[in-house]
Amino acid sequence: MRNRIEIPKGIYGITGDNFSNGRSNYFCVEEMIKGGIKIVQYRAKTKDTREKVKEAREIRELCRKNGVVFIVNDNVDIALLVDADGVHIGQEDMHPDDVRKLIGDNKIIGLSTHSEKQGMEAYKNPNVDYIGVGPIFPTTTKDTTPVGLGYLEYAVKNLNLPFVAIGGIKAHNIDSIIAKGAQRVSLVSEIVGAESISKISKKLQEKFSE
Ligand code: 3NM
Repeated sequence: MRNRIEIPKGIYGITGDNFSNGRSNYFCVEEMIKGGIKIVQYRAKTKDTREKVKEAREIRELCRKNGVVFIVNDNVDIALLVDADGVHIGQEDMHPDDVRKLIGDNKIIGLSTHSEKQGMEAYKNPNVDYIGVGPIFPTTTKDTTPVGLGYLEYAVKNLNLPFVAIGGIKAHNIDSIIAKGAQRVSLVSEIVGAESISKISKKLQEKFSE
């Protein structure tokens, strides 16, 4: 069952407090929304839980007001608490089948995958609604070895579920990702580190309506 809430095509925004030059996650999301981004993941690796709940709750309301899909990274409990549209988990987090038991049938589950094997396994699991495919290029935002364009090509050909290409993607190389057939792309440092988050979001988002 993969027709829960639709995963919008285009840029998939992610917060990244270490890269936003002191600007708050809330501000970054406001700017992304101004730039036309339709799905946002709250990712805060360095904050304590109480702070994360507060921030996630505020950003959730902002997204709701603007019709933007809101996903919480890692924390199933926070996703439930703030009534997020879904949760994004990694390979070492709780299994998607267990996450489904906790969050029920209507919420989105996203899973990071870093190999063809992980991608195929996720594709075969109806509890996974979309996957992350990456890191495509080297990145300092996450400590994972790049998979290159090979896995992206594999995903386009073999994995018939929504996927988000991620990792080391910048304004200067995103065209190569879109040309391979990616319909959803995530850039963390490039967006939250930009001087104008709304301007770069708009510029990148427009690439999907060309
Ligand atoms: N997940 P940047 S790569 C959060 O491969 C994240 O699952 C990845 O940041 C994955 O756009 C990554 O700054 C970091 O490279 C992406």
